[in-house]
Amino acid sequence: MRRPLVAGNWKMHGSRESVAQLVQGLLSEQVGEGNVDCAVFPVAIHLSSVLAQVAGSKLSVGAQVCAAQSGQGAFTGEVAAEQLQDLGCKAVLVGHSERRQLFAETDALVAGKFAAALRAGLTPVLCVGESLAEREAQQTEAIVLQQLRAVIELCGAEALRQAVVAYEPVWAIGTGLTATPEQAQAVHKVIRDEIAVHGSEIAAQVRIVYGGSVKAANAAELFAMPDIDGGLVGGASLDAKEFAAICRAA
Ligand code: G2H
Repeated sequence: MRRPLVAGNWKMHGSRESVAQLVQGLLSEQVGEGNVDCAVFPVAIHLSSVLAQVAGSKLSVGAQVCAAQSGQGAFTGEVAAEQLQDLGCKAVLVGHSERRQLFAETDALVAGKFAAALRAGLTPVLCVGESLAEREAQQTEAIVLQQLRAVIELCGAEALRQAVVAYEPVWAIGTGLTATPEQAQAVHKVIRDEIAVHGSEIAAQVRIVYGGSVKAANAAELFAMPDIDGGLVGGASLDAKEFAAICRAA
């Protein structure tokens, strides 16, 4: 049995005060205390304060980005996976569609960041997903597999044992549109079947979470699908009670 994961991607939101209030709310709601792994992904400048605030709780903390370069060096503005690990982070998002679309992150760069996260002992949360135009052109499977294969080619399928895959259809992100449980399940199965080509045991183990306008009202029906192991939640993760309800649905 795979243990569900619900992760809150806070994107570029929050002030010191609002982040502290949000974390306090999550702790009051005992987020992470049940049979589900819960994690939050604040902006980099808030990682230290959030890590300090959640110390001793079951809530874990990850970063939204890391560099593809390991260790230290002359890479102005970048944060290395090792530095995130040193701070206390457990995971890092790689390949979120906003990074791919707005910051020109290619499949090759995403694979490089995935590898850097693994080298640092972080859990990479690999985001894959198709745009609306790609879905309408029946390219969903091809796009998602291309994004997944770029990582498998660089790191090997065994690496997925240390990772999480997040299927996030771009047309469902922040739009209020959610993939139906059946639409999401179909793509999750494509992803798991592709991993199974490299090893059925790896495929059975790897958690594949769904992202794209997940909220308390739709979480349970999504998480009930056999290949959906939780969610990557954006907007709805900024409200402690809403996020706690999503975690309870997993
Ligand atoms: C997808 C998701 C979180 P939202 O980006 O990664 O955001 O839940 O706001 O669609």
